[in-house]
Amino acid sequence: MNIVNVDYDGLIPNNVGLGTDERVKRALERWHPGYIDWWNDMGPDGFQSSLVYLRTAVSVDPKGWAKFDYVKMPDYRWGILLAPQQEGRKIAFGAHKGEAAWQEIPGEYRAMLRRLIVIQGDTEPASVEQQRYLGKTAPSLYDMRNLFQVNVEEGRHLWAMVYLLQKYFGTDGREEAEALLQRRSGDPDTPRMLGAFNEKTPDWLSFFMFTYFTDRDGKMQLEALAQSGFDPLSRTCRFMLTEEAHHMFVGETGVTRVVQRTCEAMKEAGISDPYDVAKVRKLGVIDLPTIQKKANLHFSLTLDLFGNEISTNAANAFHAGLKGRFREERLQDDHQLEGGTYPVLRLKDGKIEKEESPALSALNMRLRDDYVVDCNLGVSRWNKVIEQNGIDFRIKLPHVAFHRHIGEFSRTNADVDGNVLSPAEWTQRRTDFLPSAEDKDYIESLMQPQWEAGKFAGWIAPPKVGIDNKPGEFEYVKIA
Ligand code: BYC
Repeated sequence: MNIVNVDYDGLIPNNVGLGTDERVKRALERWHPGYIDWWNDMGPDGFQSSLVYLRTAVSVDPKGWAKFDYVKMPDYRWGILLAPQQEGRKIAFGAHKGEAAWQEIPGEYRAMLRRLIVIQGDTEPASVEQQRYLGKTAPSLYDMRNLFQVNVEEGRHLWAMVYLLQKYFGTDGREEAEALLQRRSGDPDTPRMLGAFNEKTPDWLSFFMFTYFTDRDGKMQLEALAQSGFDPLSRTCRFMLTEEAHHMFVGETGVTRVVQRTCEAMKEAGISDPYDVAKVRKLGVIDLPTIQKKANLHFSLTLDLFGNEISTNAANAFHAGLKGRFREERLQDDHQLEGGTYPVLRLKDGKIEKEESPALSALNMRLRDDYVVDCNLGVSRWNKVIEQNGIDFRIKLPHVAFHRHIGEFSRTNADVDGNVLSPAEWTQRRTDFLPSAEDKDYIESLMQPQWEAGKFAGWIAPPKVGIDNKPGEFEYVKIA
């Protein structure tokens, strides 16, 4: 075995030399049955014996890391894969800038690092739990397969964090690894740690929005952790990012296909007013204003995952060299930020104003700003489809103050343009911005399974190309 190829001989595929690390191997083998129990209880409901055309990581070589084959999900080879070690890697930021990256955890940063790893780890099974019932209403076998691919890889990302806990954190790491299997998304007594991961993902438009917006938070946070001075965390996150790209592809193309189908149906029926919701719904497609409301919901819930705009936790993690900025290496500054400032939107006397804040404390805000830029790229692609169909409507991300539960704006009610509303106005206008009960019922009425190979539900266009270049009628899931 070398670092690029993966050892598949044991119970746990890996490229971290588990075969010669008896202690960690045994700890992971002890954790494994609990994981499988969790997967069977909380993973995709009703499809555990179906054969799914999945990709499995067989290498960490960017040129050819995955193979595709039919697999029953409980037999998926969840493995531990780290990107290759970079010879002589140095810490790129914070107080330890220029020092050799750590292969072991410095004692003084142990608690901080454990918290970051546990939070990251907690989101992975949470998303599988949130998506547990979606298979039953899949609009095609292609989409069903993509859902399951995302699910098994989130499971693998849990393994990635659990490996770090078991290898580097001793008894408390083992306890945290157990607790990751105990918490449940949305459970009032044992919820998942971050808000957005306790929300429901009730329908496929939500799934596409979640994989577009929330998995993109995953990308940003993993990019920031991939900068870590703790080398095993950096290497783990670098490989996770390879898989994450597909999840965001599922989200971006999923929403594109919904938008496309709506526009096509409107054109065929000669409807030019996108706000004539009743008429558009008669066509059995999702009207553009409702798609906008779903985007408002998922974008705002995801912004909460960046934490408070001003955060000592974020400052400490950066200063310690544990969590960097998005693409730290491309930034042109001292990478220590002791003296600099960064513009932060604050709520002052009921008004939203920009304020220069110490750059170190504003790191959550900065990552969130980078995230918003990234989000807008896909939104403009959705809008291109609408434009090409000659419809006068543009999807727009709401203001960052809209519908917030964490940070500066959780104390106010802002509309999608950032105007501060009174509580009464907010209550009255809420369903102008967010899906109403009626919108939800309508979407739910469309969620009828379409499981015939090569067929798609009427509210979504087929994809441009198949997975692994498979032809249109390919049977991505053999349902059993
Ligand atoms: N919900 O100083 P602050 C992914 C807490 S997604 C509940 O601003 P910090 C994925 C906070 O814990 C990426 N509580 O916090 C996507 C703190 O509490 P304590 C997941 C929240 O640390 C799709 C207090 O408020 N990875 O991978 O600067 C599918 C003070 O807050 C929330 C990570 O997040 C919230 N939203 O920022 C599958 C990376 N926000 O400790 C997977 C690791 C804040 O004082 N985590 N609080 O009791 C971090 O970097 C940071 O912990 C956070 C929060 C960005 C989450």
